[in-house]
Amino acid sequence: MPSEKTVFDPNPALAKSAYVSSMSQYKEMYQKSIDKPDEFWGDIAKQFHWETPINYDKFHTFNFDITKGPIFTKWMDGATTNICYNLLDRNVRNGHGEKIAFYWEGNHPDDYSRLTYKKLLEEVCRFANVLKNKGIQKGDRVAVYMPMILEAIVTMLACTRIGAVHSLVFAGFSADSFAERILDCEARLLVTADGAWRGEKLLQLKSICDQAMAKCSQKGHNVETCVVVAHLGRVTSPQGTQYSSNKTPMTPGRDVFWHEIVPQACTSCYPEWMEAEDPLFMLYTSGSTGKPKGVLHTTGGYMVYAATTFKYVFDYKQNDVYWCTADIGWITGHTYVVYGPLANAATSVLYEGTPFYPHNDRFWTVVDKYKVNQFYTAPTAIRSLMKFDDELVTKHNLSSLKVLGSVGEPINPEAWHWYYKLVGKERCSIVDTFWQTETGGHVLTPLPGAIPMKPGSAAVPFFGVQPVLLDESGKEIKGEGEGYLVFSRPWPSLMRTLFNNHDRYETTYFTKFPGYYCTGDGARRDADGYLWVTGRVDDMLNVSGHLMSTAEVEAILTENPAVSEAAVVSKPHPVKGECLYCFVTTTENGVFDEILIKQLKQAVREKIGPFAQPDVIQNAPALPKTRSGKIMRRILRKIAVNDRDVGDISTLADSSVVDQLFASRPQGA
Ligand code: 6R9
Repeated sequence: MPSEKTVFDPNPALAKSAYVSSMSQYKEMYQKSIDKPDEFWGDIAKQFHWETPINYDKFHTFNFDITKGPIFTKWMDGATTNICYNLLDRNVRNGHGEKIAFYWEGNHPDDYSRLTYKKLLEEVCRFANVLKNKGIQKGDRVAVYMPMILEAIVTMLACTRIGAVHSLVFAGFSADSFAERILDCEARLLVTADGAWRGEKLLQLKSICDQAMAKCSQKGHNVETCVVVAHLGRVTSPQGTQYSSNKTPMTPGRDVFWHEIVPQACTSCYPEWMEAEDPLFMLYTSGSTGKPKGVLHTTGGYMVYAATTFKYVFDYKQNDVYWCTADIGWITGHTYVVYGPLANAATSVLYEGTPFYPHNDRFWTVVDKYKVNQFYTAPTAIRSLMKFDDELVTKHNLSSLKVLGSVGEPINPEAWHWYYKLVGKERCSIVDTFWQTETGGHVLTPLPGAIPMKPGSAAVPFFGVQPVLLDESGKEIKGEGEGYLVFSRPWPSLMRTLFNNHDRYETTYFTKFPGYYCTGDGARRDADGYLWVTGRVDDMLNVSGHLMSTAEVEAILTENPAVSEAAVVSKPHPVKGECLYCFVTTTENGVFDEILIKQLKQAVREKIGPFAQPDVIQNAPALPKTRSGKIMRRILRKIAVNDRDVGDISTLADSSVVDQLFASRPQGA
């Protein structure tokens, strides 16, 4: 279990040069952001270009109380700007034209390229003109299903330049899931690539798009244009074979190759001035029930908040090289691969491949190659890399690193320590950033030069963010305690609605506790005021009236050296209300037997209490995970009660896992 006693101070050398270099400075800035939010964000907003000026008398309005009227949030309403202009033109004007915006590193180490701010602006303008030529106008949705290549970023920015709303779908989702999303947002145009290599695996992206578009047509929606980047022919395949774009199936009249229309387009395109509250992009996130939710972000607030969190949380300085490994198809890729870094004129690495190709040290090879200063990845990646020999890390020169980021799930202390010691050499700060697709940017996080770190804690709120813990009855828990993590006011990048479904927005996030935005996560506040996100509240367990989190039990199970991963769900129990049903995956050398089961039950009894003893421990050679690595507990709950009606499993990385787990349920469970 994470010990609150272990506190790691920021490296003094890092603290000295950091934007925020002490806890007291953080507290002072934080207090101002809460007491005078208009002034705090207004000063930051002034660094951007506004075509129509901001009305500082009506800087910010909102209603979080459903009992008083519709939920809304507005920042800088009425002012106009263009985010692409601010990310590119403004930086070029400020002398960053020749600065590298992106180093592109391909799946194969022989493939790499780079793009300056000036060149990126030209490419974006070209594609913006192409979009206009294809009839795309302000407010139209553009679906994007792309690998991690520069054209993906060009596409996103070209949309924002003309006011079109991009809707990226992670290029790992099935044709069915993609079709559902295209239909929901009624995308008129789609941008994709013929395919891409991820490690040794070939992704046939265009054929998945073809299937998705066919499904849309069956439902009466025709995508008018599909732009295809011929990517495979210009990269090195793992087998050394050549790919010709002639092989890519193209539907005449609808499909067109990027290289046939973009190069001749004009390199300047006047930006569409957008209102601060005009839609910027939408991004689907899975709901606990039903259809995916189209989270909608708007222009002004998102721009200001993405820029500010990027600057302070990564302590980005002008000559730094930053690398976020997240796919652009997720919110982390939007805010911290594209918008946040570019708003700060940063130089980033954009990496196409996997951590394991051609060898299990690719991440460290790339950090060394580009002398990366800030590295941002997910606990699941860290855990998968921890398994290998330390030598794979230690043989590389990682001395450029200053800040190490973590995002996506709580980071277990073992992974935190490995990251801190082996990768960061105890010199780097770890920023465990808690946030959501819905929040647009970091909401809880340490600042690398200012906030002492506790492994497993996302620490403190970012500027302008006011976290509150509530108990089941909606009463605020002050001081130490655990409860629902909610926020009592919006910060600039909170989502404004769910696309075409404001009702669902209100019921999902604002109905359970009127007056608050409800994250769906639980959190604990310790004696120092640090926040520890305990996991989704829907994963909370109540055994005989004792509240506990699945994450808490999982942490205990994975402490056993024979266990590599564990997932715990609740199962209805006639006497206790709920009981614990645990799925465990053993390590390579671990043996799943009666002895292990006994050990695990004993460990939970010991660490939490006799009431917490799991009723069932099931061997799980693999767990049902989404492609982003999140365990789908909804499915595990069905397996626990032997209910085959598991619902939609199309978002699973490997759906065969589900049958395996049903077949291997222990007798009597
Ligand atoms: C950015 C992102 C959001 C959910 C969120 C929470 C979990 C994310 C976390 C974390 C603990 C962290 N989560 N970061 N839990 N510590 N540092 O991941 O967005 O895909 O929408 O997921 O992920 O449960 O509610 P998204």
